[in-house]
Amino acid sequence: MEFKIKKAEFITSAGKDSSYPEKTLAEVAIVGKSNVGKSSLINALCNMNKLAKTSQKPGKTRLINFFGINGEFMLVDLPGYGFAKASKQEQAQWGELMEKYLSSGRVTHLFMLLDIRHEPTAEDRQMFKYILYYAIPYTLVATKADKLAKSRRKQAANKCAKLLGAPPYAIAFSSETGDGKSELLERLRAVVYADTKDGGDATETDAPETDGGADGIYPAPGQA
Ligand SMILES: Nc1nc2c(ncn2[C@@H]2O[C@H](COP(=O)(O)OP(=O)(O)O)[C@@H](O)[C@H]2O)c(=O)[nH]1
Ligand SMILES: [Mg+2]
Repeated sequence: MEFKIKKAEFITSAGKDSSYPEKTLAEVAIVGKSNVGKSSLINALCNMNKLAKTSQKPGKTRLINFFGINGEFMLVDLPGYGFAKASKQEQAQWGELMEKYLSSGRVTHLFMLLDIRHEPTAEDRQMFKYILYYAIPYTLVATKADKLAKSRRKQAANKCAKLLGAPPYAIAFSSETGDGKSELLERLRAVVYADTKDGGDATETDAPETDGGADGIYPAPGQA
């Protein structure tokens, strides 16, 4: 039976000095470079056009956006990276924002998005290091699959993962055609269900120990 998103609502945005909403549910976050299709993916999954803002102009989302799904879990749109015009100061702010969020112990699962047509960038690699550093369970998703012929999609998606240095598997996804949507929903169902069975707030105590400074992971990828 397919997992269905019946109700999706915007909860709140958080900047680097804001507090996060109270954590009572599993939390699934979406990361990737600016313009890779994060907001489009959230909209496509939720069957809503404007839940998460999508934009032609890269680098507009500088906040963490929290969405409540079915009253069952939280979906989190993280600010993108790799925007060429970001200043040093903006990059540093992005780094602080992400580090605070990723080290919070809130994240149940992370979907990292890569453009199916391109090799992962230096920023993608840096982001992947953060994920491994904080030991956050993740799934790789290769976006814009509709840009490639159907016969090439699976292989190209897996190649993205391999080039990132991850086990060679990524979900090929298109928010335009819905390609890969049922696979993504199945993955979501599995991670949310596993977390709920754990008692929901297990991530609080399972979080890796960090000193909050985590100097080993700088420089942060460019902010978007
Ligand atoms: N062809 C195609 N275009 C996409 C897809 N997903 C996103 N886009 C386009 O890519 C641009 C950036 O998308 P957006 O979701 O705002 O990216 P974000 O910056 O990662 O949130 C927009 O012009 C989208 O219409 C996709 O699956 N296929
Ligand atoms: Mg966006």
